[in-house]
Amino acid sequence: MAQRETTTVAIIGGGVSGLTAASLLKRSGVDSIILESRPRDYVEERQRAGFVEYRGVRMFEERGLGHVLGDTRANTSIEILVDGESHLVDQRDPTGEAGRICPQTLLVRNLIADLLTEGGDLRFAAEDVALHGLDSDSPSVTYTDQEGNPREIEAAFVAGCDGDHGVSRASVPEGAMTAYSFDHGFSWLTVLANAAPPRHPLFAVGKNGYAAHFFRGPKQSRFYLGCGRDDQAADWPEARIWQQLKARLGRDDLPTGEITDIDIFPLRSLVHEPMTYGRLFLLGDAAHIISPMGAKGMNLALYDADVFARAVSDYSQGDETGLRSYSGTCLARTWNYQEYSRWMTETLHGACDGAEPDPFLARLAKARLNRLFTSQAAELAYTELALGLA
Ligand code: FAS
Repeated sequence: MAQRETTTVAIIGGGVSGLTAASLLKRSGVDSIILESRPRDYVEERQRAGFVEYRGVRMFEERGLGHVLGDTRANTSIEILVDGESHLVDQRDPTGEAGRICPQTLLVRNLIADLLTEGGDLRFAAEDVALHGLDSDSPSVTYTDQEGNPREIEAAFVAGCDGDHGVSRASVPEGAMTAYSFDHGFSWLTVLANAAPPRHPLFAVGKNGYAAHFFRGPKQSRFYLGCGRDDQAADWPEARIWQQLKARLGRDDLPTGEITDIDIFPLRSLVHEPMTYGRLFLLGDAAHIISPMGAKGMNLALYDADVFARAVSDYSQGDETGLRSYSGTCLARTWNYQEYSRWMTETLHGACDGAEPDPFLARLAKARLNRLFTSQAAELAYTELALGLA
């Protein structure tokens, strides 16, 4: 017989969206239980994004959670190399505010520590998670706990924060949501290495192809290389990786180091509408996937968590408007960021010789990039989006 308990919000998934939602709810006096399928150390070690936009920084600071960003530095500018020629693009708003270079790993670790310190209910290694009665007023979640016991949680709401392959969206009946997808047509080789990070987030375009170099720790770097759609990791031995990075970043003296992780993934985008089904609310990657080109994946997850937590807090005060408009509000930002990320992808990849098969479009990409470097209005519009203020 399953042990039963109740809570206000059952949160499926202890990644950045689930943890942020639970922390914000806790600060509004709303209780929740997080069920995470993986063990704690796995979740804390998993490498993902590396930048929190200014909107996210302000959200954490305003809600008394500024400390979860750790001692991280402001992202005041990005560097774009065009055939080796360097261009710095300001990343501050007119008042000087900026986002933070904050590895997702660090943010997740700090959110877990803060939530547990605050008495939050976070359950790791939860298996067989299943959702029930989502179209009723009292949905429930069943799972098997670490000791192998069957458990059941009854809740007013279920937050699906379990990513693109989780159980939450899979629990929505066929036809209740529409998926909109886009394939950018190429892949990225992603490399994690114990190599010195760059001064600024660095993008490189040109005749040798696309590359990027980002901070992931004082002695750790994340690199990206544009590669063919059918490329396999085996096609990229270490010597070739460093040779290509040095060529594309235009640095024969590029500091190298032990490569700790290599992966190849196709650049794709995906949005599910609406982001709700009955009492189920989807947050983050469970609702949308975005090309990492604009560094918006984690930031959209933070935005959804903010909108959801405010809506549930208002609901507990008798105001349902936030819950009713949750999907519309989050989709408006999602599509805005999808457009921004597609603009970034088309512009930076399109400006690489040979990357854009249509020479007319390739020249458009170079013209767009050139406008970013020469027009203050274009730079401001770009920075507003990068900061999450548009
Ligand atoms: P998450 O995937 O972070 O968290 C979902 C959680 O749910 C996980 O902990 C998972 O274990 C758990 N879960 C899954 N199924 C479950 C179940 N049945 N029951 C209970 N728990 C379950 N974005 C960038 O901007 N820059 C990057 O460099 C970048 N790199 C990325 C690399 C990879 C490999 C991936 C997958 C994404 C990357 N992203 C990047 C995007 C990333 O930042 C996501 O947008 C962000 O992690 C989304 O957060 P969540 O929605 O919380 O999902």
